[in-house]
Amino acid sequence: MSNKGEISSIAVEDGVGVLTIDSPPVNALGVAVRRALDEGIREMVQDTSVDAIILLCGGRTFFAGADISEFGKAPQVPLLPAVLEKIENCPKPLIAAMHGTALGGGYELALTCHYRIAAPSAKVGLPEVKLGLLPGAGGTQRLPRLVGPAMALDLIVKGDQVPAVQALQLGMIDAIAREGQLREDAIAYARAILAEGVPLRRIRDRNEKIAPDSFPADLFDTFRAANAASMRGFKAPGHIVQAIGASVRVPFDDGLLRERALFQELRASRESAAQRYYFFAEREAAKIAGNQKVSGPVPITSVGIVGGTAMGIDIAMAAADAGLAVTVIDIDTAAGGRARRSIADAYAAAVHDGRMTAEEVARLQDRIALADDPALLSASDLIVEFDEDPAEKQRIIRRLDAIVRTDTILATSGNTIDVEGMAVSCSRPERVVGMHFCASADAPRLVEAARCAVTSPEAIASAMHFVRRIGRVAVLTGPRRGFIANRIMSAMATQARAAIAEGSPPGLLEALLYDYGFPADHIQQISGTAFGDFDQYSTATDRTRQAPVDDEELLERLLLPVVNEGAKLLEEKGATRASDIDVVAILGYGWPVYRGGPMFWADEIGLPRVLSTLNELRARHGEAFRPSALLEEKVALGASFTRG
Ligand code: 3H9
Repeated sequence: MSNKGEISSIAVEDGVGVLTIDSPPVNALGVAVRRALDEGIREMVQDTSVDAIILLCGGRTFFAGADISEFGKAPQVPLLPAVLEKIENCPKPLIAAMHGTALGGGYELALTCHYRIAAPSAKVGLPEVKLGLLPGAGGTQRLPRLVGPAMALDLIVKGDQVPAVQALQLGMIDAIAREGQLREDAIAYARAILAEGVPLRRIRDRNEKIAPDSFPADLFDTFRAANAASMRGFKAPGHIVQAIGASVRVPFDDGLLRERALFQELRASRESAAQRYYFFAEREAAKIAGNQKVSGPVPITSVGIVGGTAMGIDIAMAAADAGLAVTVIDIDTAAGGRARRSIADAYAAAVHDGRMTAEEVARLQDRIALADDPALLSASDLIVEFDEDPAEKQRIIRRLDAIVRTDTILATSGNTIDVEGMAVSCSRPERVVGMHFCASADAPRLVEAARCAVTSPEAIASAMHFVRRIGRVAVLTGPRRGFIANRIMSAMATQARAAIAEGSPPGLLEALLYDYGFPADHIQQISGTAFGDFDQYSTATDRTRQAPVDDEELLERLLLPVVNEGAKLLEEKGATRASDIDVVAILGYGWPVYRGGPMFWADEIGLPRVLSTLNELRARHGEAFRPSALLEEKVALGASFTRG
C-alpha cells in the first residue's frame, strides 16, 4: 500500500486498485483533493497489476461536493470538470464506493465513474440549488440520462438527499453493499465486473431515457408552472430547468457547455453569494464565540420534557428520533394523557402517510416514557419545560431544581421569559438556560439559546449540542426578553403599524414584503402576531393611500429598522455575530435566503446608504429611527457587518 501524501493512499488487492481519499471534515473537492485524484488515477492507469479501480473516501463521508470556500477565489488547476473527464475516459473500469453523503460535485464524480456502489446508510444527491447554484460538473446532463428528465428536474430543483435504497430503485446507483463492508463488497463487485468482461459503461453515451418520446413535450413548461411559487425570487431553479432542457435537446458535449455557462452565471450572482454566505452562517451559529474555557459539551443521552404542548411533543419526538431516551411529564393530566394522545396521533399519521413504518414507530415509542410525576426526571441530563403560563414556568423550574440531579441542565422555553431572574432563583444558576423554539410557519428549525452572565460555558454548549442533535439550528442569544427574533421583527411591526395608521394600505405593505421575497405564509405570521388585525386597519383607512409615499421608501421604512435593531443587539451583546441575526431572520421569519438576511442585505446596499436613509426617516418619523452607534462607527471606519 502506498501512502500518497497526507490525503490519499493506494492499495492493490487481487488486481483491484483502491484509491482512498481522506480530507476531513467532509472530503470537499478542493484543489488538494483534485490533485490527489488526478495523480492517483494516472498512477493506477499506468500500473499493469491494476485491472479495475475503486474510489473510496476515509472519514465520515464520500466527497460532499466542491469546496464552497473556493468559490469567489481564483480557480486553481486541475479544475473539477477536467478531473471528471479523466475519470470518465479511464480505460479501466472505475467504481465509486460511497458512504455518508455523496453530494453535489461528489455525486457528479460518481456519475462519471462506470459503476456506483453505496453503503445502505449512504445518501446521494445534487443539493447545489440550496447554494444558489446548479450542478456544474455534468450533473444536469448525466442525471437525466439515468433517471429521465422529469425525475431529474424534481431531484435537482429540490436538491434533496436520496437514501441508498431509493437511489437504487431510481437507477442513481447500481448496487448496495453490506453496512460496514463497503470496501470488501466494492472489491468483489469490481471482480464480478471484470469476470463478465462487459465494455465500459459511460452515462454520457446512454440516450434512451432522454429520447423525445420518453417524456411529455410540455414537461418543462408544466414543471415551471407547477413550481412557480417555490421558485419565486430564486435564480438557480430557472437555470436548472434550462440546463436539463439542454440535456434532451442538444448533444452531450454541447449540453455540458450550456451547463457550464449557466453555472458561471449563477456562481457570479448575488443570490448565490447570499446563499453561500448563509450556508456558513448557519454552521457558524453553532459555535460559541466568546465562551472561554469550554471544556466540551456534557453529553446528553436522556432528556426530560415537561408539558404536553404541541411544541413539547414535537421536541420529544425529535429527541427520540435522534436516539435519546425521553421522559415526558404532563403534569396537568393523569399519567400524561394529553401527551400520550398527541404522540400516538402523530406517529399514526406518520405511518398512514408512509413517512415511517410501524416497526420504526414502535422503536421510537419505546424511547419515550410518559408520566405525571416530575420525580421521574431525576436521571435526565437536560430538562426542558414547555408550560404556557409564565408564573407556572417559574414554579416548575424551582420544583425541578429541588428534586433532580445537581448537574442536570434546566431549560425554560418561550420568548418572553426572564431567564436571568429564573436562573438566580435556583440553586444551580450556572445550569439554567433559556430556549426559544421558534414556531415558524413552514420550517420550525430555529432554536434561540439564551445564555445569562451566570450560565456556565459547558451548560450552554451542551444545550446547543442537544439542539443540533435533534436537527434544529441553535443560535446563541443574551437573556433579554424577546431574544433576537422578536426584537428584530417587532421593530418592523412597529413601523408597519405606524405606516398603516398614517394611511398606507395594509395590502400594499404585504405586497411590498411579498415582492421583496418574504413567503406569503410568513407574511401572514408576521401580520397575525405583529402587525395586528389588518382588516381593522383597512376599514379605517379605506385601503387608499392618504399621503403619497414612494414604494421603495415604504419598504425601507419596514426593513431598515430590522437592520438597526440588529446593530443595537450586537452593541448590547444580545447577539454574538451579525450572521447570527441573519440566521434568525431567515429561519424564524422567512427573510428570503437569497438576500442573505438583514445584515448581509445592509452590507449589500451599502452601510453609508443605510445610515443616511435612517437619518432621513428619523427626520420625518421620529426617534425610532435613530441609528445605532455601531452602525455609525462601521460607516466611519468603512467597515461592514458581514464581510471579512
Ligand atoms: C458543488 O459541488 C458544485 C459542483 O456542482 C460544481 C463544481 C464545478 N465545502 O455541515 P457540517 C464544512 S457545490 C466546504 O457541520 P454535517 C462545513 O462548513 C457543493 N466546506 O457537517 C463545516 O465546517 P466547520 C455541493 C464544507 O455532518 C464542516 O464541513 N455540496 C462543505 O452536519 C462540517 O459540515 C453541498 O452543498 C463544502 N462542500 O453535514 C453539500 N461541506 O466545521 C454541503 C461542508 O468549519 N455540505 N463543509 O464549521 C453539507 O450538506 C453537509 O456539510 C454534510 C455534512 C451533509 C456533507
